[in-house]
Amino acid sequence: MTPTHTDCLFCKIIAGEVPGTIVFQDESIVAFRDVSPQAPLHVLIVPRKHIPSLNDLVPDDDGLVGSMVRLAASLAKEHGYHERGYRTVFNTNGEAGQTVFHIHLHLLAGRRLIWPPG
Ligand code: DGP
Repeated sequence: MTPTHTDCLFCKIIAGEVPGTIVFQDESIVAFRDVSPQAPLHVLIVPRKHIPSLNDLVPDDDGLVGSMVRLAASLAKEHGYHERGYRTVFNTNGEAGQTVFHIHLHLLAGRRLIWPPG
């Protein structure tokens, strides 16, 4: 079982200690709805392994991150947004607005998303 970091919100959601609307889970990844959705579809794709930020990735995580990205594409398709378009984002550290220090891939879809982002 993946160790839970006691002070990590996403570890608690993964462990079922904090409620979350889970849309997918397998042995390495959990995906749940963002509590403050910024688009009609806003899902967070989160590894069970506690990794604070992209700066902490190691080569052994390459397959995990690949699976997270492929899951984003799969969920976008499942919700009917794969042709309209969708955005996938990892925020890293302060200036990018990372607030939860357990890596998560945002999947946003269902409205026109501006570029560059704010
Ligand atoms: P970031 O700013 O990239 O670290 O994104 C963190 C996201 O986590 C943000 O979009 C809001 C979301 N979030 C914060 N607290 C909770 C929570 O308790 N439950 C869920 N489902 N999402 C949360």
